[in-house]
Amino acid sequence: MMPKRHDFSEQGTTLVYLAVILVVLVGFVALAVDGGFLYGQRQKMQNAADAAAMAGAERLCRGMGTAVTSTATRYATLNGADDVSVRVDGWRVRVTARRTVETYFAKMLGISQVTIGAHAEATCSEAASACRVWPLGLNRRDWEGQAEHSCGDLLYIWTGGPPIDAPDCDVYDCDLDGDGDDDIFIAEGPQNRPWLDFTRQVSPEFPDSCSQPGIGAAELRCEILHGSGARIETPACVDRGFGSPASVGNAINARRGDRVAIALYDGFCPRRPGPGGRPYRVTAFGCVTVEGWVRDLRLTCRTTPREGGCGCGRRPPRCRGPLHIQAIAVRIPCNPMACFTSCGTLSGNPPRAGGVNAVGLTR
Ligand SMILES: [Ca+2]
Ligand SMILES: [Ca+2]
Repeated sequence: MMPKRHDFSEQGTTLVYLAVILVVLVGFVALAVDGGFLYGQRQKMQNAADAAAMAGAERLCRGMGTAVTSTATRYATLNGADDVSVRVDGWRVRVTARRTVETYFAKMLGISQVTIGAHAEATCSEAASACRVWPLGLNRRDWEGQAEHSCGDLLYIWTGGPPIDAPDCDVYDCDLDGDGDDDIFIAEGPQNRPWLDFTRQVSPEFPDSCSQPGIGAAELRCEILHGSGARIETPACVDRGFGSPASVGNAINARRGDRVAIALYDGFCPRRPGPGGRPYRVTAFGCVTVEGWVRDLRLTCRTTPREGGCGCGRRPPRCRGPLHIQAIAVRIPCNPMACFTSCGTLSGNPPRAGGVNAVGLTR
């Protein structure tokens, strides 16, 4: 491509070509360098918007609605955004994160600044999976009935008693405060113990240092103190525990005042029987505030038979006197945002009293 010295018109044409090629080259370089840079910035803004939406939805999920906008804005700014808009719509938090950047080569083509934006939406919903669950399983239907009618009241979860095992609430008076609703949860299973064994749910991603083969007092105690490390993904077939280790009482008392997630089952899994019988089919989670372990809860005989049931008058052999049981005292929080699981996934149902919530990106 060396120009010939004696031919000026040819040289001129070549120069024009060179100039054109140069402009095209600069264009390509600008496209490559600035394009790559802007693509990186776009990813950065997407990350900022995602982080902000998740952080905002978490505030919402934890019942801190007034902190949603400030938290989301802070997260977006920390991730490089210089212009943030946050919109809360029901249980959804929408974030737009923008950043204005200087270009490198595109300046030569007259584009010195570009504003890059990204959108994200995160939602707070009832959790479809949860971590740090207490090894306690209760009937979902009973639970949801109580959450609707008796949230805030003191309720009891049967954990053990004398050889008479099921305190039939048609025979014994399970309405301890006399408001017309039973106040005792009784699990279906061996000796009506509500204990669960999450060992089958342990995974490499969610290990559980409490987990041991079988179920024993040490495993139960550890999971009551710390919650299970396993992530329980509904529907899950969870093995049932049995026995009534008295030592768990102290562990329960150590959690007084804490809000914990428990497992709710809607029946049994047909296969894979464990040491405690057919596994529970866990389909949701419940939220309780722990009030402590009650060593001796006294149930008295019903004086009038219940409709559809049988009272003391009709079946005296089953109710000769008060029944002394052990129970975990709990309250179901009335606030639908009382329990949050940080590793959960979304069920799509809105938060409600007695439920456990999680956040996730929905756009
Ligand atoms: Ca009651
Ligand atoms: Ca186990």
